[in-house]
Amino acid sequence: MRLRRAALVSSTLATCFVASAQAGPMVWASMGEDAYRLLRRSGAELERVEPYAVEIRAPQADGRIGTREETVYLMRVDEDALPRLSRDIHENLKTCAGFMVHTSRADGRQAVAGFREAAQRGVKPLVNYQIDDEAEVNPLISQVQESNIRSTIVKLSTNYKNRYYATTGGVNASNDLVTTWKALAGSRTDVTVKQFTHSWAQKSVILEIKGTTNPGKVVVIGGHLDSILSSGTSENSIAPGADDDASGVASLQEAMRVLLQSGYKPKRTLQFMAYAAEEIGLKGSQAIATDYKNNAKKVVGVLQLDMTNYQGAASDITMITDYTNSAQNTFVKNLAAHYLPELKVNEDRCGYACSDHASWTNKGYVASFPFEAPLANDNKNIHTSNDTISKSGDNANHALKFAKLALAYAVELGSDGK
Ligand code: IPO
Ligand code: ZN
Repeated sequence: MRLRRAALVSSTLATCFVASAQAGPMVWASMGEDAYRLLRRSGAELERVEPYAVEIRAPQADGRIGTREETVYLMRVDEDALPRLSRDIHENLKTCAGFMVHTSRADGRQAVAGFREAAQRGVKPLVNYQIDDEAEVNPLISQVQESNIRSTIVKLSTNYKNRYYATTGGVNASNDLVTTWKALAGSRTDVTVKQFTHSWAQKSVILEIKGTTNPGKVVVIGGHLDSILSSGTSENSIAPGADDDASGVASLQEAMRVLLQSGYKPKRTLQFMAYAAEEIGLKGSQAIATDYKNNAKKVVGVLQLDMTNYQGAASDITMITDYTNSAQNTFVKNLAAHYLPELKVNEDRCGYACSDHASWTNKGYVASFPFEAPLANDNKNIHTSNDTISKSGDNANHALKFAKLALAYAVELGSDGK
Protein backbone atom coordinates (compact mmCIF):
# COMPACT_ATOMS: atom_id res chain seq x y z
CA MET A 1 0.00 0.00 0.00
CA ARG A 2 1.54 3.31 -1.06
CA LEU A 3 0.38 5.60 1.70
CA ARG A 4 2.18 8.81 2.44
CA ARG A 5 2.36 9.87 6.05
CA ALA A 6 1.66 13.53 6.80
CA ALA A 7 2.93 15.64 9.70
CA LEU A 8 1.08 15.29 13.00
CA VAL A 9 -0.93 18.31 14.09
CA SER A 10 0.88 20.49 16.66
CA SER A 11 1.16 18.78 20.00
CA THR A 12 0.31 22.00 21.88
CA LEU A 13 -3.29 20.89 21.65
CA ALA A 14 -2.36 18.15 24.04
CA THR A 15 -2.35 20.71 26.86
CA CYS A 16 -6.14 20.58 26.61
CA PHE A 17 -6.02 16.94 27.57
CA VAL A 18 -8.09 16.11 30.61
CA ALA A 19 -8.66 12.66 32.03
CA SER A 20 -11.84 11.41 30.39
CA ALA A 21 -14.75 10.11 32.38
CA GLN A 22 -15.77 8.02 29.41
CA ALA A 23 -14.71 4.44 29.31
CA GLY A 24 -15.99 2.79 26.16
CA PRO A 25 -14.07 0.21 24.15
CA MET A 26 -11.24 1.52 21.97
CA VAL A 27 -12.08 1.35 18.26
CA TRP A 28 -10.19 2.18 15.05
CA ALA A 29 -11.45 5.35 13.37
CA SER A 30 -10.39 7.70 10.58
CA MET A 31 -11.29 11.38 10.22
CA GLY A 32 -10.20 14.66 8.68
CA GLU A 33 -7.93 17.22 10.30
CA ASP A 34 -10.61 19.50 11.78
CA ALA A 35 -12.43 16.60 13.38
CA TYR A 36 -9.15 15.30 14.76
CA ARG A 37 -8.36 18.69 16.36
CA LEU A 38 -11.75 18.75 18.05
CA LEU A 39 -11.30 15.22 19.29
CA ARG A 40 -7.91 16.13 20.75
CA ARG A 41 -9.44 19.13 22.48
CA SER A 42 -12.24 17.04 23.97
CA GLY A 43 -9.74 15.05 25.98
CA ALA A 44 -10.89 11.75 24.52
CA GLU A 45 -8.52 8.87 24.91
CA LEU A 46 -6.48 8.35 21.71
CA GLU A 47 -3.83 5.83 20.77
CA ARG A 48 -1.55 5.11 17.82
CA VAL A 49 -2.45 8.18 15.73
CA GLU A 50 -1.29 7.94 12.11
CA PRO A 51 -1.70 10.98 9.80
CA TYR A 52 -1.92 10.43 6.03
CA ALA A 53 -1.98 12.79 3.06
CA VAL A 54 -5.00 12.13 0.82
CA GLU A 55 -5.81 13.86 -2.46
CA ILE A 56 -9.34 15.06 -3.07
CA ARG A 57 -10.61 15.76 -6.58
CA ALA A 58 -13.36 18.32 -6.62
CA PRO A 59 -14.39 21.42 -8.55
CA GLN A 60 -12.35 24.49 -7.58
CA ALA A 61 -13.59 28.08 -7.36
CA ASP A 62 -13.39 28.40 -11.16
CA GLY A 63 -15.52 25.28 -11.60
CA ARG A 64 -12.68 23.18 -12.99
CA ILE A 65 -11.75 19.87 -11.42
CA GLY A 66 -8.62 20.15 -9.35
CA THR A 67 -6.77 18.15 -6.77
CA ARG A 68 -6.24 19.33 -3.23
CA GLU A 69 -4.60 17.59 -0.33
CA GLU A 70 -6.27 16.78 2.95
CA THR A 71 -4.82 15.09 6.02
CA VAL A 72 -6.69 12.07 7.26
CA TYR A 73 -5.96 10.66 10.71
CA LEU A 74 -6.21 7.00 11.61
CA MET A 75 -6.23 6.16 15.31
CA ARG A 76 -7.64 4.12 18.16
CA VAL A 77 -10.22 6.12 20.06
CA ASP A 78 -12.69 5.65 22.90
CA GLU A 79 -15.91 4.64 21.11
CA ASP A 80 -18.01 6.72 23.52
CA ALA A 81 -16.25 9.90 22.39
CA LEU A 82 -17.51 9.56 18.81
CA PRO A 83 -21.17 10.68 19.14
CA ARG A 84 -19.96 13.82 20.93
CA LEU A 85 -17.44 14.34 18.20
CA SER A 86 -20.23 14.49 15.60
CA ARG A 87 -21.96 17.13 17.71
CA ASP A 88 -18.75 19.14 18.13
CA ILE A 89 -18.14 18.93 14.40
CA HIS A 90 -21.64 20.13 13.69
CA GLU A 91 -21.43 23.00 16.16
CA ASN A 92 -17.88 24.18 15.57
CA LEU A 93 -16.81 23.46 12.05
CA LYS A 94 -17.65 24.85 8.67
CA THR A 95 -17.76 21.32 7.36
CA CYS A 96 -20.06 18.67 8.61
CA ALA A 97 -17.54 15.97 8.25
CA GLY A 98 -17.83 12.69 10.03
CA PHE A 99 -15.62 9.70 10.66
CA MET A 100 -15.33 6.09 9.63
CA VAL A 101 -14.99 3.27 12.13
CA HIS A 102 -12.84 0.33 11.04
CA THR A 103 -12.52 -3.23 12.25
CA SER A 104 -8.69 -3.15 12.47
CA ARG A 105 -5.69 -0.96 11.72
CA ALA A 106 -5.21 -2.80 8.42
CA ASP A 107 -8.85 -2.13 7.53
CA GLY A 108 -8.39 1.56 8.39
CA ARG A 109 -5.22 1.86 6.34
CA GLN A 110 -7.01 0.22 3.43
CA ALA A 111 -9.83 2.77 3.71
CA VAL A 112 -7.39 5.69 3.63
CA ALA A 113 -5.66 4.13 0.62
CA GLY A 114 -9.08 3.68 -1.02
CA PHE A 115 -9.70 7.44 -1.04
CA ARG A 116 -6.26 8.08 -2.55
CA GLU A 117 -6.93 5.55 -5.29
CA ALA A 118 -10.41 6.96 -5.99
CA ALA A 119 -8.94 10.47 -6.37
CA GLN A 120 -6.14 9.25 -8.61
CA ARG A 121 -8.46 7.25 -10.83
CA GLY A 122 -10.04 10.47 -12.07
CA VAL A 123 -13.46 11.16 -13.46
CA LYS A 124 -13.98 9.05 -16.57
CA PRO A 125 -17.71 8.27 -16.81
CA LEU A 126 -18.43 4.51 -16.88
CA VAL A 127 -21.90 4.88 -18.32
CA ASN A 128 -23.92 6.94 -20.72
CA TYR A 129 -25.31 10.01 -18.94
CA GLN A 130 -27.54 11.07 -21.81
CA ILE A 131 -31.01 12.09 -20.71
CA ASP A 132 -33.26 10.21 -23.11
CA ASP A 133 -36.10 8.58 -21.19
CA GLU A 134 -38.60 11.47 -20.90
CA ALA A 135 -41.43 9.28 -22.15
CA GLU A 136 -41.00 7.04 -19.11
CA VAL A 137 -39.80 9.53 -16.49
CA ASN A 138 -42.40 12.30 -16.84
CA PRO A 139 -45.53 10.21 -16.22
CA LEU A 140 -43.82 8.48 -13.28
CA ILE A 141 -42.71 11.75 -11.68
CA SER A 142 -46.29 12.96 -11.62
CA GLN A 143 -47.24 9.95 -9.46
CA VAL A 144 -44.84 10.81 -6.62
CA GLN A 145 -46.90 11.96 -3.64
CA GLU A 146 -45.95 14.18 -0.73
CA SER A 147 -48.52 12.50 1.54
CA ASN A 148 -46.80 9.13 1.23
CA ILE A 149 -43.40 10.58 2.09
CA ARG A 150 -44.87 12.48 5.02
CA SER A 151 -46.57 9.38 6.37
CA THR A 152 -43.35 7.34 6.14
CA ILE A 153 -41.37 10.05 7.96
CA VAL A 154 -44.02 10.19 10.70
CA LYS A 155 -44.04 6.40 11.11
CA LEU A 156 -40.27 6.04 11.21
CA SER A 157 -39.87 8.92 13.65
CA THR A 158 -42.72 8.02 16.03
CA ASN A 159 -43.18 4.23 15.99
CA TYR A 160 -39.89 3.74 17.87
CA LYS A 161 -38.15 5.67 20.64
CA ASN A 162 -35.07 5.60 18.47
CA ARG A 163 -33.56 3.65 15.56
CA TYR A 164 -30.09 3.32 17.05
CA TYR A 165 -28.06 0.43 15.63
CA ALA A 166 -27.92 -1.43 18.94
CA THR A 167 -31.44 -0.98 20.39
CA THR A 168 -34.79 -2.76 20.12
CA GLY A 169 -36.14 0.26 18.24
CA GLY A 170 -33.32 0.03 15.71
CA VAL A 171 -33.91 -3.68 15.17
CA ASN A 172 -37.69 -3.31 14.92
CA ALA A 173 -37.41 -0.43 12.45
CA SER A 174 -35.41 -2.71 10.15
CA ASN A 175 -37.81 -5.63 10.50
CA ASP A 176 -40.86 -3.41 9.94
CA LEU A 177 -39.26 -1.87 6.87
CA VAL A 178 -38.89 -5.34 5.36
CA THR A 179 -42.62 -5.92 5.86
CA THR A 180 -43.45 -2.55 4.25
CA TRP A 181 -41.14 -3.09 1.29
CA LYS A 182 -42.43 -6.66 0.72
CA ALA A 183 -45.96 -5.28 0.60
CA LEU A 184 -44.85 -2.71 -1.99
CA ALA A 185 -43.20 -5.46 -4.05
CA GLY A 186 -46.51 -7.33 -4.17
CA SER A 187 -46.39 -10.46 -6.26
CA ARG A 188 -43.70 -9.32 -8.69
CA THR A 189 -41.27 -12.18 -9.23
CA ASP A 190 -38.48 -9.87 -10.40
CA VAL A 191 -38.40 -8.14 -7.01
CA THR A 192 -36.68 -9.38 -3.85
CA VAL A 193 -36.46 -7.85 -0.40
CA LYS A 194 -33.62 -8.93 1.87
CA GLN A 195 -31.91 -7.98 5.07
CA PHE A 196 -28.15 -7.65 5.13
CA THR A 197 -26.93 -9.06 8.43
CA HIS A 198 -24.09 -7.31 10.24
CA SER A 199 -21.96 -8.00 13.29
CA TRP A 200 -24.39 -5.84 15.34
CA ALA A 201 -28.15 -6.11 15.93
CA GLN A 202 -29.69 -3.77 13.33
CA LYS A 203 -29.79 -5.11 9.77
CA SER A 204 -29.65 -3.12 6.56
CA VAL A 205 -32.59 -3.60 4.17
CA ILE A 206 -32.28 -4.01 0.38
CA LEU A 207 -35.07 -4.12 -2.21
CA GLU A 208 -33.95 -5.24 -5.67
CA ILE A 209 -35.74 -4.95 -9.00
CA LYS A 210 -33.84 -7.29 -11.30
CA GLY A 211 -32.75 -5.85 -14.63
CA THR A 212 -34.30 -7.48 -17.71
CA THR A 213 -31.40 -7.30 -20.19
CA ASN A 214 -28.42 -6.05 -18.17
CA PRO A 215 -28.96 -7.48 -14.67
CA GLY A 216 -25.25 -7.63 -13.82
CA LYS A 217 -25.07 -3.81 -13.77
CA VAL A 218 -26.50 -2.37 -10.58
CA VAL A 219 -27.80 1.11 -9.72
CA VAL A 220 -27.97 1.83 -5.97
CA ILE A 221 -30.16 4.43 -4.22
CA GLY A 222 -29.65 4.54 -0.47
CA GLY A 223 -30.22 6.33 2.81
CA HIS A 224 -29.63 5.36 6.41
CA LEU A 225 -32.20 3.87 8.74
CA ASP A 226 -30.51 4.48 12.09
CA SER A 227 -30.84 7.53 14.34
CA ILE A 228 -28.69 8.80 17.21
CA LEU A 229 -28.42 11.39 19.99
CA SER A 230 -25.08 13.14 20.20
CA SER A 231 -25.46 13.15 23.98
CA GLY A 232 -25.39 9.34 23.96
CA THR A 233 -28.04 6.84 22.91
CA SER A 234 -29.50 3.90 24.77
CA GLU A 235 -32.62 1.73 24.71
CA ASN A 236 -35.07 4.43 25.88
CA SER A 237 -33.51 7.51 24.29
CA ILE A 238 -35.86 9.65 22.20
CA ALA A 239 -34.07 10.04 18.87
CA PRO A 240 -36.78 10.53 16.22
CA GLY A 241 -34.36 11.24 13.38
CA ALA A 242 -37.17 12.63 11.23
CA ASP A 243 -34.87 14.58 8.95
CA ASP A 244 -31.77 12.49 9.70
CA ASP A 245 -32.60 10.23 8.03
CA ALA A 246 -36.24 9.12 7.99
CA SER A 247 -36.59 11.74 5.24
CA GLY A 248 -34.03 10.06 2.97
CA VAL A 249 -35.51 6.60 3.45
CA ALA A 250 -39.02 8.00 2.89
CA SER A 251 -37.91 9.78 -0.30
CA LEU A 252 -36.35 6.67 -1.82
CA GLN A 253 -39.25 4.49 -0.69
CA GLU A 254 -41.70 6.74 -2.56
CA ALA A 255 -39.60 6.58 -5.74
CA MET A 256 -39.52 2.79 -5.30
CA ARG A 257 -43.29 2.60 -4.76
CA VAL A 258 -44.01 4.44 -8.01
CA LEU A 259 -41.62 2.24 -9.97
CA LEU A 260 -43.06 -0.96 -8.51
CA GLN A 261 -46.72 -0.05 -8.86
CA SER A 262 -46.37 1.28 -12.37
CA GLY A 263 -44.92 -2.05 -13.50
CA TYR A 264 -41.69 -0.37 -14.66
CA LYS A 265 -39.08 -2.98 -15.61
CA PRO A 266 -35.49 -1.69 -15.61
CA LYS A 267 -32.86 -3.07 -17.97
CA ARG A 268 -30.17 -2.70 -15.31
CA THR A 269 -30.80 -3.94 -11.78
CA LEU A 270 -32.07 -1.33 -9.32
CA GLN A 271 -31.31 -1.68 -5.61
CA PHE A 272 -32.85 0.48 -2.89
CA MET A 273 -31.02 0.38 0.43
CA ALA A 274 -31.72 1.46 4.00
CA TYR A 275 -28.34 1.25 5.69
CA ALA A 276 -27.89 0.26 9.31
CA ALA A 277 -25.39 2.01 11.58
CA GLU A 278 -24.43 5.08 9.55
CA GLU A 279 -24.26 7.29 12.62
CA ILE A 280 -21.51 5.31 14.29
CA GLY A 281 -18.95 5.51 11.48
CA LEU A 282 -20.73 4.49 8.24
CA LYS A 283 -20.53 0.88 9.35
CA GLY A 284 -23.54 -0.56 7.48
CA SER A 285 -22.69 0.99 4.12
CA GLN A 286 -19.01 0.10 4.56
CA ALA A 287 -19.93 -3.55 5.12
CA ILE A 288 -22.15 -3.57 2.01
CA ALA A 289 -19.71 -1.72 -0.26
CA THR A 290 -16.90 -4.03 0.90
CA ASP A 291 -19.02 -7.11 0.24
CA TYR A 292 -19.96 -5.82 -3.25
CA LYS A 293 -16.33 -5.03 -4.08
CA ASN A 294 -15.14 -8.44 -2.83
CA ASN A 295 -17.78 -10.12 -4.98
CA ALA A 296 -16.87 -7.92 -7.99
CA LYS A 297 -20.41 -6.54 -8.22
CA LYS A 298 -20.71 -3.97 -10.99
CA VAL A 299 -22.39 -1.02 -9.36
CA VAL A 300 -22.55 1.67 -12.05
CA GLY A 301 -23.89 4.48 -9.85
CA VAL A 302 -24.84 5.26 -6.27
CA LEU A 303 -27.17 8.04 -5.08
CA GLN A 304 -27.17 8.90 -1.37
CA LEU A 305 -30.17 10.55 0.30
CA ASP A 306 -29.30 11.69 3.82
CA MET A 307 -31.50 14.59 5.03
CA THR A 308 -33.98 15.73 2.39
CA ASN A 309 -36.79 17.49 4.25
CA TYR A 310 -35.39 20.72 5.71
CA GLN A 311 -35.20 23.69 3.40
CA GLY A 312 -32.69 25.88 5.19
CA ALA A 313 -32.11 28.35 2.35
CA ALA A 314 -33.47 29.46 -1.00
CA SER A 315 -31.68 26.65 -2.80
CA ASP A 316 -33.55 23.38 -3.18
CA ILE A 317 -30.75 20.91 -3.75
CA THR A 318 -27.12 21.25 -2.69
CA MET A 319 -24.79 18.89 -4.55
CA ILE A 320 -21.92 17.73 -2.35
CA THR A 321 -18.71 18.02 -4.38
CA ASP A 322 -16.14 16.23 -2.21
CA TYR A 323 -15.79 12.45 -1.89
CA THR A 324 -18.30 12.18 -4.75
CA ASN A 325 -17.92 11.64 -8.51
CA SER A 326 -18.02 14.87 -10.48
CA ALA A 327 -19.15 13.30 -13.78
CA GLN A 328 -22.14 11.74 -12.06
CA ASN A 329 -22.74 14.96 -10.07
CA THR A 330 -23.06 16.81 -13.38
CA PHE A 331 -25.52 14.16 -14.57
CA VAL A 332 -27.62 14.58 -11.40
CA LYS A 333 -27.62 18.37 -11.85
CA ASN A 334 -28.67 17.88 -15.48
CA LEU A 335 -31.49 15.58 -14.35
CA ALA A 336 -32.76 18.30 -12.01
CA ALA A 337 -32.51 20.97 -14.74
CA HIS A 338 -34.33 18.73 -17.21
CA TYR A 339 -37.11 17.21 -15.11
CA LEU A 340 -37.43 19.69 -12.23
CA PRO A 341 -36.50 23.01 -13.88
CA GLU A 342 -38.15 25.07 -11.13
CA LEU A 343 -35.54 23.91 -8.58
CA LYS A 344 -32.49 25.92 -7.55
CA VAL A 345 -29.39 23.76 -7.36
CA ASN A 346 -26.09 24.81 -5.81
CA GLU A 347 -22.94 23.14 -4.46
CA ASP A 348 -21.12 22.68 -1.19
CA ARG A 349 -18.53 20.43 0.43
CA CYS A 350 -19.20 18.28 3.44
CA GLY A 351 -15.79 16.92 4.44
CA TYR A 352 -14.45 13.48 5.31
CA ALA A 353 -16.96 10.64 5.69
CA CYS A 354 -20.05 12.82 6.20
CA SER A 355 -22.45 10.13 4.93
CA ASP A 356 -22.71 6.71 3.27
CA HIS A 357 -21.67 7.88 -0.22
CA ALA A 358 -18.13 7.93 1.21
CA SER A 359 -18.22 4.15 1.78
CA TRP A 360 -18.91 3.62 -1.94
CA THR A 361 -16.40 6.23 -3.11
CA ASN A 362 -13.88 4.49 -0.88
CA LYS A 363 -14.38 1.18 -2.69
CA GLY A 364 -13.95 2.80 -6.12
CA TYR A 365 -17.62 3.20 -6.99
CA VAL A 366 -19.28 6.30 -8.47
CA ALA A 367 -21.39 8.09 -5.86
CA SER A 368 -23.31 11.40 -5.55
CA PHE A 369 -24.97 13.11 -2.63
CA PRO A 370 -27.71 15.69 -3.24
CA PHE A 371 -28.32 17.39 0.13
CA GLU A 372 -31.20 19.41 1.61
CA ALA A 373 -29.41 22.73 2.17
CA PRO A 374 -26.09 24.52 1.98
CA LEU A 375 -24.15 23.41 4.98
CA ALA A 376 -24.38 26.77 6.75
CA ASN A 377 -28.18 26.53 6.62
CA ASP A 378 -28.80 22.88 7.43
CA ASN A 379 -31.03 21.46 10.13
CA LYS A 380 -29.55 22.21 13.56
CA ASN A 381 -31.89 19.78 15.32
CA ILE A 382 -30.31 16.59 14.01
CA HIS A 383 -28.94 14.15 16.58
CA THR A 384 -31.31 15.60 19.22
CA SER A 385 -34.80 14.68 20.48
CA ASN A 386 -36.07 17.66 18.48
CA ASP A 387 -35.39 16.17 15.06
CA THR A 388 -39.11 15.91 14.31
CA ILE A 389 -41.20 16.64 11.24
CA SER A 390 -42.61 19.70 13.04
CA LYS A 391 -39.27 21.37 12.29
CA SER A 392 -40.19 20.96 8.61
CA GLY A 393 -43.68 22.45 8.95
CA ASP A 394 -45.27 18.99 9.37
CA ASN A 395 -45.04 18.37 5.65
CA ALA A 396 -42.70 16.61 3.21
CA ASN A 397 -42.69 19.25 0.49
CA HIS A 398 -38.90 19.45 0.42
CA ALA A 399 -38.32 15.68 0.49
CA LEU A 400 -40.74 15.41 -2.45
CA LYS A 401 -38.14 17.06 -4.72
CA PHE A 402 -35.57 14.44 -3.77
CA ALA A 403 -38.01 11.57 -4.36
CA LYS A 404 -38.62 12.92 -7.89
CA LEU A 405 -34.91 13.34 -8.50
CA ALA A 406 -34.24 9.79 -7.28
CA LEU A 407 -36.95 8.50 -9.60
CA ALA A 408 -35.44 10.29 -12.61
CA TYR A 409 -32.01 8.93 -11.65
CA ALA A 410 -33.35 5.36 -11.33
CA VAL A 411 -35.07 5.41 -14.72
CA GLU A 412 -32.39 7.26 -16.71
CA LEU A 413 -29.67 4.89 -15.43
CA GLY A 414 -31.94 1.85 -15.16
CA SER A 415 -33.17 2.02 -18.73
CA ASP A 416 -29.75 1.56 -20.37
CA GLY A 417 -28.00 -1.59 -21.44
CA LYS A 418 -28.42 -4.44 -23.86
C1 IPO B 1 -24.91 16.07 7.15
C2 IPO B 1 -24.41 15.74 5.91
C3 IPO B 1 -23.96 16.73 5.05
C4 IPO B 1 -24.05 18.06 5.43
I1 IPO B 1 -23.37 19.55 4.11
C5 IPO B 1 -24.58 18.39 6.68
C6 IPO B 1 -25.01 17.39 7.54
C7 IPO B 1 -25.40 15.01 8.07
C8 IPO B 1 -24.43 13.99 8.43
N1 IPO B 1 -23.23 14.48 8.99
C9 IPO B 1 -25.13 13.04 9.34
O1 IPO B 1 -25.26 13.21 10.53
N2 IPO B 1 -25.65 11.98 8.75
O2 IPO B 1 -26.30 11.07 9.48
ZN1 ZN C 1 -26.82 11.97 11.27
